[in-house]
Amino acid sequence: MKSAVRIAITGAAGNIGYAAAFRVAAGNMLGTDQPIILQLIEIPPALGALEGVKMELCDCAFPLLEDIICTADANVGFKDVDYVLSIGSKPRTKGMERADLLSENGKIFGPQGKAINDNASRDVKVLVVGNPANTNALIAANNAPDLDMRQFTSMMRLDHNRAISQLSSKTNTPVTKIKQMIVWGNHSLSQYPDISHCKVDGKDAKSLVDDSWYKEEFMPRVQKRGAEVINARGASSAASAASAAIDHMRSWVIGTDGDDWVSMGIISKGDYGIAEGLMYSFPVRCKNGNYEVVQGLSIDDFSQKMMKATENELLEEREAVKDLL
Ligand code: NAX
Repeated sequence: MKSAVRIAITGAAGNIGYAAAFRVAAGNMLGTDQPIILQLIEIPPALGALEGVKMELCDCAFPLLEDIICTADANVGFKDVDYVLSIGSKPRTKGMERADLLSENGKIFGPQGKAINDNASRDVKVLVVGNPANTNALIAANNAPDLDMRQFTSMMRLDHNRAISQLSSKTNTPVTKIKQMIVWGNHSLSQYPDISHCKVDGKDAKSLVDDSWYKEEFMPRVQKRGAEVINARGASSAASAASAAIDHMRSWVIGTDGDDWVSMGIISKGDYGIAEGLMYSFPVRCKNGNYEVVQGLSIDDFSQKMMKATENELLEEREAVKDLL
């Protein structure tokens, strides 16, 4: 049996954290031969609810789950962790401007980046889910000077999975046969779900759907799916977001399949002309715990315009939090 790895989940008493913790403990993220120690982090008012989450985790008697630590102290919660699911963040409240949201969350993700820097395993892999996820991840990465910025990523996998699901139902093809989807840029309405390189059962996706469906139905639907779920459920996406977080980490650790790729928010090194140092979603292939941006994709004028628009939004976000970087 392998030795246990330590997985921190922030916001573990919240909706997504609650949905994620059980699947992680069941082995869905790292496999059913990988023992786990969960380090669950919450703010002090939520520690009572977190204790309830711990009770339920214990009551599952998960074979892989060796220990559960519950804390409101980030230095304790990130101690020696190998993986971080950074989910907890401050929600947008009525009347709050985007800049206020960015700076309020900056106050969380700056200290969190520092606590990860000071306490986590030197090989830690961090996924930021809490919104605005890309810029929160950028802030955390910039506050962890002893770690490589590549160890910090942001979640675009829910958008990626939503795009696959929409195309699957439109073409009546199983999701397993949809390959090489891309969602570029920011986890926001400006994101660009791109099927230009996508294959549906080996055929070019674009040859199977109308351009008007692609641009007027598919793209807005993927971009606005979060709101659609809120309208239907009366609550924001939770289980699907937790599932995407698990998919993101599993791909990063275990690798992507063959020629396929996934969308991940990562620090831009200037690929495809995107400004360096932004936390931008690119198509990546993962192998042996590393990821590489897929190179050499042709970018037409429409794609260029869409990729630029979402880049511009991320540039504005970065400017709004420049004091925290
Ligand atoms: P909830 O409000 O249900 O849970 C958030 C939890 O985080 C709460 O229990 C709160 O006490 C805790 N928390 C707040 N500040 C914390 C801190 N400093 N340290 C530790 N815990 C802290 O929200 P939930 O529905 O779980 O959503 C969590 C975040 O995910 C939100 O920011 C949400 O916008 C974001 N999402 C991101 C998605 C993505 O694709 N990147 C999609 C889903 C989701 O909207």
